[in-house]
Amino acid sequence: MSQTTIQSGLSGPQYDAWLGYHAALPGANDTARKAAPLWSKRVEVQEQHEVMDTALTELSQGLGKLYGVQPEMIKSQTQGSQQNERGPAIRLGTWAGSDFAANVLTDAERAAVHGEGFIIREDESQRELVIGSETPQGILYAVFHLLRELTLKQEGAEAGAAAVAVATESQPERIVINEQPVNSLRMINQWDNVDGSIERGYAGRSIFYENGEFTQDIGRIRDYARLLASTGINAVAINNVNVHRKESLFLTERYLGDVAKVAAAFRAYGIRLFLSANYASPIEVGGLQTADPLDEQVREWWSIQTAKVYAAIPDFGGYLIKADSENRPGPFTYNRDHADGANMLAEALRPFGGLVIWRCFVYNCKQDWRDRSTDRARAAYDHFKPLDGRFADNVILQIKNGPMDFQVREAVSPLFGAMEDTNQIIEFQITQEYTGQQRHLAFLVPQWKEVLDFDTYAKGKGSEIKRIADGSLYQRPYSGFAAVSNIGADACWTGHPLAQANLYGYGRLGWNPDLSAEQIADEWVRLTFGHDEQVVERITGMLLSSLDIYENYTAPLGVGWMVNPDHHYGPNVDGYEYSKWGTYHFADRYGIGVDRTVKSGTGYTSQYHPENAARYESLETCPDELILFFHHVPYTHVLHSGKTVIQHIYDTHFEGVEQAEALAETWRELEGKVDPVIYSKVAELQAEQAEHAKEWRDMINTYFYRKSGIQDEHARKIY
Ligand code: GCV
Repeated sequence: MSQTTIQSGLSGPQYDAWLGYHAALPGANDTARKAAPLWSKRVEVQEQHEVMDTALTELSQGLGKLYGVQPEMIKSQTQGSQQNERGPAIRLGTWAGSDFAANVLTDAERAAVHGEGFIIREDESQRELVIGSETPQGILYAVFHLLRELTLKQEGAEAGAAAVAVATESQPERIVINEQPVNSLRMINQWDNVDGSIERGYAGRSIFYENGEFTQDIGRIRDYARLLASTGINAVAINNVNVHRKESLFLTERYLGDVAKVAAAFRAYGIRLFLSANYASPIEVGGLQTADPLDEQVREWWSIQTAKVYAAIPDFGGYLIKADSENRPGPFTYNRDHADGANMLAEALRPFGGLVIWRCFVYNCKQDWRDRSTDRARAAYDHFKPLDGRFADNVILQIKNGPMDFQVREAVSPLFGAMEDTNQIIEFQITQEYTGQQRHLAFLVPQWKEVLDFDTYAKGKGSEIKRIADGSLYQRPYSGFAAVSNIGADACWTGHPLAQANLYGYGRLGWNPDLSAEQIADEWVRLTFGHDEQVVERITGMLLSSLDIYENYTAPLGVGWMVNPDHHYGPNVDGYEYSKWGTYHFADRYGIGVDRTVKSGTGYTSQYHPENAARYESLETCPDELILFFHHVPYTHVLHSGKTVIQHIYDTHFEGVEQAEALAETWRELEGKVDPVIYSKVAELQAEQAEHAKEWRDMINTYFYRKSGIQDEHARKIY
């Protein structure tokens, strides 16, 4: 059996996150133990596998915390040994490695669940619980799923979120669960650097590195793997996509031993490790004169180096590449395109089953702000659409959810729906670079849901982005989700304790994009804080309203940015207005917004399929919340809401501050009802947010009042 799971020495509710099983919450008591199901006292398994061992450890630990019982673990190596003596127990195993499932499930039932999917089935007498899957990973996911459902049903709670009926003495219903992950790749990207810093990290230093070396605290990495696996994550790239000099050496003997140790920690939780690689490695590491993808020596260098990586890490996932983007090297230097670049790496990885994940965040970051014809939003589509069909079968394009850069509001990337013959995954940003940097509360799941549910019309109605991300629309072999992590060495992992909900929510959505934001919030709050109805209602309400509140007091109507350059925290309306980054709002005394229409602007709207292109092109049909993303309009333009643009700006900014203050007040009602450490931390952050929201309000309102000269209809204080 694997080692115990909590290893870093850190503990307590903020560290346990959603996996505390309520053991350490205020008010946790013995009442739940009475409800321990009959089967919870014994666990039987017939096969040996590292991930299965992890599952057993998790099961034992989780049941221990939930019911105060330490189940007896029975391991037998032979199938059939328990045929005639099936006393109360949990029996778990893969289809091939055990006969438990065969006794309870029909062939058809088993055939319907494959790969990482699983079945959990309680028998009629509620004495036996069978957990089966095609793979050990599936068993691990099943264990986490079961523990989650049991926790959600604890203490007689009204777990509206719980999808399953769980048997207790007072409420005898059979457990019947069939689950299949919708997305095959469910990935996390770390933007950690080997010096211990994290690009866009807001939760302390890296848990992976310090001072140019890998950490010795593998326990913390393992605890992280555990959190990730519990939500269904199955892949991680452990270093920043901006690969600097030292990290370029991760592929070499200098660091490969360390990388292998981290890979082992993730492997125990069914998570495959990837590395971000430097496109210019043949030059910077290999000493060659060129990194031209069509050069024979370059191709050979990558093949040899990749073989070394696989010798150290046989299940290595592959390379994540940021090329020709924000000053990173790439194939453009050699007049080659991105298909040439990606396919060269694909060739090196193919013999080992490895993947190239190639980012589409490619744009001109040295633009002249005077040039209004160049539109950064167009860039990804313009670069990649012409390459559709040219990428090797083990290349996956990673496309950011929007065409700009993880703003609180922007349009969805038109590249989704434009590449029928290319593998693609969607990239989200869990770390809150532009959404308050884990000092403001911003629950991002509603935003991700909106993107996933967006209908591209690529193959007519019903061509939602989630169906492109999951590979079903175009029947692609590789597909899924990636997202930039929001964790660091902070004691609560995420800086703001409630930002844990974003990490949790991302994993859950990757598993099943049809889960609602409400369900995910409800689950997370109950798992983290228990079932006190006031606590559940208040925190769920805070989460679900938080993104709208943040949007209210920051950049209006989809125009984005207005943040301080470089670090991106706090208001600065013209911070990026006269810079090279392609991020403009074009406000003058008459109006504001970016004209992206075909008729008079950059023509960006034409990158969408006709239904959406027409909707965005016309001022009459363009949704209010994106009006300034697509159109340049006078301040007096009347929105569908009936308000003028300028009055909308004033109103939302005054309202946003009131709402931010209300968030802080709501939280204060929970004193004594949640863990005191979490309470104080959140109370402090909500107070900061309420104060900082005023700064946003006043800067933005004042800026637009001075530009437009138009009074607020309600004569509120504008400076
Ligand atoms: C890792 C934005 C961020 C950068 C990030 C980049 C990317 O520009 O500000 O920090 O670089 O996106 O996604 O590559």
